[in-house]
Amino acid sequence: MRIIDLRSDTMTQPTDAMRQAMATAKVGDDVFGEDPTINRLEEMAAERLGKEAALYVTSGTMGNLVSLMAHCGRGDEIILGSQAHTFRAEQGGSAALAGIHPWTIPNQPDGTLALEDIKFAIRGDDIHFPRTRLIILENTHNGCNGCPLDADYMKAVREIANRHKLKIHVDGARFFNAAVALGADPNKLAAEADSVSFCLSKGLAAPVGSVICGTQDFIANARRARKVVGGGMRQAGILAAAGIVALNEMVDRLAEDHANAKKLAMGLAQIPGISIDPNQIHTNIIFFEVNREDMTQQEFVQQIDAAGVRMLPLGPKKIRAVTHYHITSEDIDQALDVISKVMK
Ligand code: TLP
Repeated sequence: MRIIDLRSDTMTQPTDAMRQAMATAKVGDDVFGEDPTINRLEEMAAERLGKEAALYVTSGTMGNLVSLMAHCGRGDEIILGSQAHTFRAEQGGSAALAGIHPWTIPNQPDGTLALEDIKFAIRGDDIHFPRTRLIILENTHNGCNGCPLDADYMKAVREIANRHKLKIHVDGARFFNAAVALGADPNKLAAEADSVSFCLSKGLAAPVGSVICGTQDFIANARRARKVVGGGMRQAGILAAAGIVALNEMVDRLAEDHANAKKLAMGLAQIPGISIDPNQIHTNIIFFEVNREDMTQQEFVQQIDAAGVRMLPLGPKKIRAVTHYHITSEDIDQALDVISKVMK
């Protein structure tokens, strides 16, 4: 039975071109700055995002943590969405490991933070308060249907940040999904952010790694932070080689994943007992609800799993499906067929 694995785009396997590049990669000791393949990947990433410099890290979680450590000191405060991955799903690492205090405000359904909420959360100069240092945005927003945040919104947040001398970090685990969905130049989309982290190992299908981009000074600090959390990786060019292929070959095709997600959402909307608004789906992530008295979301997920379709139950009613490189349009037909039968 062919397994249609829609649990996450982290399930993607490296392409043949990546395996080839990995097998022949020139490597060196990256802690000494001597891995030519990592250096090349970092140059490419910085150029793509229009930033001075970049740093290869093990994961999205490490990318966010070392970015926060580079921007903030102990006791500083960050403003971020209550649905932000950094807040929800990274073990509170910023507080646990770096002494950084989070102030969460609600995410709007489109993944943005309301500008008024941001302004309200910025602390005045008072001996009782932590110092507000950083605003964190997520693009695309995983927990908000994979919504992309556009350049106009970024400009509006930048104005607030400038007024209060704050920095902006973008958790861009799926930053290229946002750029492709918006038809935006990644350079322009990143322009208002002080730092952006993006993942190579999600929709871009590399086996390991994320990259953070920003100024030379920021990257120098992030490099120190990466070392202290054990992220100095030596001959990791063997992994970065796949990242280079990911950036060269896997970005434009994300549009296919978005089309498949839309098709899945439109099909699901036709199935009685399932709630979803396909108009809210812009990239490769969809959330829907199963509204059946006689079936929990766990049971739904188990039943479709038995028929070869995998999705993630998240929250009391919500189920998440993510399209990616290994999911074809025919797979979506098959998944819809399985779900229709389970819901009968
Ligand atoms: N998200 C994963 C896991 O949480 C399950 C997923 O399947 O969506 N930022 C965002 C927006 C993310 O979605 C993720 C991973 C991360 C950061 C962390 O990346 P990794 O897993 O590489 O540490």
